[in-house]
Amino acid sequence: MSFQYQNIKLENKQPGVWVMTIHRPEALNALNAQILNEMGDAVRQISEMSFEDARALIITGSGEKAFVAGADIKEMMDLNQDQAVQFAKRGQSVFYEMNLLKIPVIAAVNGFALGGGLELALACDFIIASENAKFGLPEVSLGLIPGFGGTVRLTRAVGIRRARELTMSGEMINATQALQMGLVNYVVPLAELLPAALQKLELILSRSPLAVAESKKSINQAFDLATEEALQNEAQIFGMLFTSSDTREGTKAFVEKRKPLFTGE
Ligand code: CO8
Repeated sequence: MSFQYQNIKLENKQPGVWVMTIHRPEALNALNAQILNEMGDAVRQISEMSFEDARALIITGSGEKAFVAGADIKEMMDLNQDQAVQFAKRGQSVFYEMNLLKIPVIAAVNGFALGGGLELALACDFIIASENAKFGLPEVSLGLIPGFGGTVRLTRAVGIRRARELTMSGEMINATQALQMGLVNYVVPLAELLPAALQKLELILSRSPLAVAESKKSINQAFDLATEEALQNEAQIFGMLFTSSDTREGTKAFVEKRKPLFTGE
């Protein structure tokens, strides 16, 4: 099954596994207002699907050159102050909704991930990169700062000093450098990018979907809470799982030395 928007494709690659491809090759998949709206619709569509129908999402770019080369500079250049705030908020809210999805979301970065493109990848649960991937926040070279969450999420991803260096210099780094600083989890040849993401998902999807969703929630919430509150939150979620079938099934299957059969409930 697949859904065709104008500039993105949403395809069901394997049962429950969706691939969202940003497809605007003439502009290296740069994000304009229309793509952001389409992404928002696609994310809502996924979030409304049943547990069996949507278990994971991979985000990638069309072609071999770019994941997403940023927000659309040509569309942005004539914005006034209010329009610029609205555009930034629109991107932020779409990425935030994506971040809140209960399923694993992997960025499969297949080339340039610049500006809004890196911000999109950072809003995913983790990043797998192809060998030709390039990352950067070049906004300062345009007289801008990142506006789709980059100053927040890059800092959390690689630490404040690396984030300052990348954001203030606007320099591009390659996949090996991104791997070394912990921005990406793996680097693979381009042809193996999607297979690598699917392989990692196979493992994640063999686990309790409820526990996977709750662990993601606990990690996400920990960023916004003080340590003591985050620990309390973790304990509450841990406790809540003891009311679920997945926890009963997972622990029972271990004791009975068999594979668990999770239902996500
Ligand atoms: N926006 C619009 N068009 C773009 C973009 C972009 N971000 N990136 C590439 N394109 C277009 C080019 O204009 C070109 O189109 P045309 O053929 O019509 O001139 C086509 O894509 C191919 O690009 P190039 O010819 O430049 O390809 P190269 O291989 O020579 O270079 C690069 C590739 C290095 C990726 C180069 O295209 C580049 O530097 N692109 C811009 C990268 C950039 O600066 N990105 C950050 C944008 S700002 C941003 O993302 C802010 C996010 C927050 C927004 C908040 C808003 C308020």
